[in-house]
Amino acid sequence: MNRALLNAVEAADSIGLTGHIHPDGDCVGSCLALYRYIKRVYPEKTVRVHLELPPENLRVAPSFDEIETEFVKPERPYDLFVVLDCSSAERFEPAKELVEDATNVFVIDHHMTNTHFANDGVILPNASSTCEVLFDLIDEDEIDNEIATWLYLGIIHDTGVFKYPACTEHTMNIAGKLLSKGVVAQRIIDDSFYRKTYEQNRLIGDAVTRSVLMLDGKMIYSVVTLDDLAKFGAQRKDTEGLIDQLRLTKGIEVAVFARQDDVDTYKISMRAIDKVNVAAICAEFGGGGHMFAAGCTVKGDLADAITQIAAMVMLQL
Ligand SMILES: [Mn+2]
Repeated sequence: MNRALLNAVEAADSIGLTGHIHPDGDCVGSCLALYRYIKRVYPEKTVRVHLELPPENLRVAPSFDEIETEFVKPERPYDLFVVLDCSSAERFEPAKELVEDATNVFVIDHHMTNTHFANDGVILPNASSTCEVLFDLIDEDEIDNEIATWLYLGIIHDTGVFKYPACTEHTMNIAGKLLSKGVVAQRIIDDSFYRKTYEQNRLIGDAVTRSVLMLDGKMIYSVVTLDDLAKFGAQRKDTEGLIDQLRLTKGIEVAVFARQDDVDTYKISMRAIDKVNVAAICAEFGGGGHMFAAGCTVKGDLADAITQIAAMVMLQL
């Protein structure tokens, strides 16, 4: 076991924790797992976790309520600040002053693009998640049900529930050990990952029903307008997951989803199976992303934009 983190914690009386802006499952999971671990193993120390308010679906254990969403400077700067799941200083902007004031900064991360902004830390670019990295830095015997629950949350979110290539035998071994701590896998996976509201399900169902196949069945496309959102009493964020449903359509190479954000503004999401580089296509519209998952914003005529996208997809097929 690498004791670097625990040595840093043991040398400090006060410890601050933070993760990246717009916290996701791995960010919240790793921050709260370490928060709870320090409280449990080192009850004499002061520990606080500063994060922007995470989405409600990530509320899988009680410590969620102990997140401090205000980034108020403490009376005395922290002896140690641990920054989790953050590749660069811009990514923890709200906590920047608190981190800079701290005597020691320790980073725990798995992003290939980490800029090594801290004076100490463990960065493993091949790890599935920050929660996986963290698991190997703490004493397994001290992991209780809540710590295990937070670590499990981070792993399932960053592996798309154990399916991305970064999910290795080591990841699964850790997940197995967490189950032995009494993690209720189905509840966490359903509640934080797959659960949809009634409005969301109806909106997604409607958009899937209206979807059209293009390019000989190689491309699928659908759109949700402001009127559609109003019709189902849904919000913009309720379209989340829609692109993944379209992507699962048998026979397609590319899925395209457009969400109207304003009268003449559309947010376009694209997914590819394995032939088409959708990041390159989105870059033509000033967007970006990864080879098989990308997005951009278009202004003006949506039909025009979709025609152009289809033409660019055809060139790559
Ligand atoms: Mn992560």
